[in-house]
Amino acid sequence: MEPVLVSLEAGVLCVTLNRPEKLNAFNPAVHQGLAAAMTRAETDGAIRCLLVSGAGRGFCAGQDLSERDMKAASIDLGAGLETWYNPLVKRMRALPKPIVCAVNGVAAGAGANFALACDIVLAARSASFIQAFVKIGLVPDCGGSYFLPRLAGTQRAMALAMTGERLSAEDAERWGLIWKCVDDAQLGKEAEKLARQLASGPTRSLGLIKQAMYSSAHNDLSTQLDLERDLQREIGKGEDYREGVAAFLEKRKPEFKGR
Ligand code: T3D
Repeated sequence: MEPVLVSLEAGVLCVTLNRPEKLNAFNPAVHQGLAAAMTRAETDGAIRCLLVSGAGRGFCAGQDLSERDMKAASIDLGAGLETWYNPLVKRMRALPKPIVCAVNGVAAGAGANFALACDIVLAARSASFIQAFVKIGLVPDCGGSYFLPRLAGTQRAMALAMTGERLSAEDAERWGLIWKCVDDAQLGKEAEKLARQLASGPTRSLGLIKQAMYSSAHNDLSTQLDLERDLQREIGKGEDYREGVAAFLEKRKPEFKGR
């Protein structure tokens, strides 16, 4: 069985974690599959949006705990972060295309933070998010200590990380961790609809929106205003802007080409 399923339809690259018997826990094969999908997304102009999900009843249970050699004299967990998790999160954030995540079930440990690294997160009502690290004596990784305080505030981030308590999809929406929680039966349809809408949108504009939003986490207002000016200057030279304005004036739907 392929550990990561990948298919391209209507400009959407669907990336499905596919180890359902282990709740799609990360192992080297999953990481390799994700790295290959990222390379494809970065280099193929036909791909205008990514849609990430999990096979079976879980989204992702984080690192596969059964594959660690716990008898080894010393264990370097930093190595796995350096080789796999950190480059993955950096590539996701730098990708100038939107990444939609459909959290279909439990998202634990690095699995929860992998979801939060995506640009727009939908979750099934029965899904949940667990900062499981503390339960095994670790600290949040895969960007969790960056995303959580920014999305939910320091207090909630701290309590989630220190208790490892399960957060329901409804509370995750209420807390601003995710975009929307939808009925389980609607998740696939809703996520696909959103991904297709984005894939037929002005791709370069979406990429720059992503850059602007994420830059604001570390910019002051003046720097951010300068960035907006530069991005607007750049995107105003694109074909999609002309098409957008023409469509508005002609009272028709725009046909964006992603240029
Ligand atoms: O090591 C490093 O590289 C450092 C990096 C760490 C990053 C991390 O992600 S650390 C956190 C790792 N993840 C966890 O600690 C979560 C472990 N899993 C759970 O706590 C629970 O499975 C869940 C709360 C996620 C779901 O519970 P439940 O009751 O719905 O399912 P289950 O019965 O526990 O799991 C179903 C099967 O998946 C089960 O296998 P079995 O008994 O049916 O053969 C279980 O062992 C397996 N499974 C679930 N999570 C993992 C896993 N197998 C390996 N690794 C897992 N993380």
